[in-house]
Amino acid sequence: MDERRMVRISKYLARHLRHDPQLIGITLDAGGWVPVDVLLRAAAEHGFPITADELQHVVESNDKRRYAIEDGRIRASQGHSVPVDLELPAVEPPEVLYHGTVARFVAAIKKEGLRPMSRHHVHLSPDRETAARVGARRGVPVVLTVAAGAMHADGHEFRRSANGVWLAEHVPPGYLWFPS
Ligand code: HQG
Repeated sequence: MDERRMVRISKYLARHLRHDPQLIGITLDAGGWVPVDVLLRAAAEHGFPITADELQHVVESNDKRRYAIEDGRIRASQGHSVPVDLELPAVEPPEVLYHGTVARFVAAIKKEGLRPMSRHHVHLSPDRETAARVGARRGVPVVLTVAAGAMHADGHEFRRSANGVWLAEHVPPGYLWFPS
């Protein structure tokens, strides 16, 4: 499949499986799932027909494995702004994790720590390269190091999404190292 078509489908899915399902008249269940056939019908009825093969292909080969299909249902693996409970178990994180941001947010982050902003969780990356890519969406990336092991020892919970993104509710400033 053409790369541009894949990206268009992936963005369409993000819009409707993470943020605005009501725009195409679908309802996500408590876990964020919707039956694949319901999604495909709604997309077609709203002027964006996707074939079942295209959907399968996007889910399997998406660069970040953003979507999961299980038992005939599909959901976004993370990144929602609508309320969903992904029912991810709390797990022990590695000693350090990383967060990619940009210089203009650093002063606020030093004061308040990392906040989820419009998402449900703060998103953390397992390595610097991934964090740098996340930050680079907004400008020259600034990579912060998160003392995840210490946070966990102090009782903060961590979860890991199906596509390997680490999730926390808040990262207080005391657990962050800023590059000099
Ligand atoms: C910043 C993409 C001011 C934070 C990526 C970030 C990721 C603060 C922005 C995923 C702050 C929120 C998530 C504070 C945090 N004051 N700014 N106290 N705390 N920020 O997009 O982490 O393509 O919600 O640094 O690849 O950038 O969607 O989070 O710059 O995995 O699958 O506020 O989104 O994945 O931005 O990105 P976002 P993010 P997808």
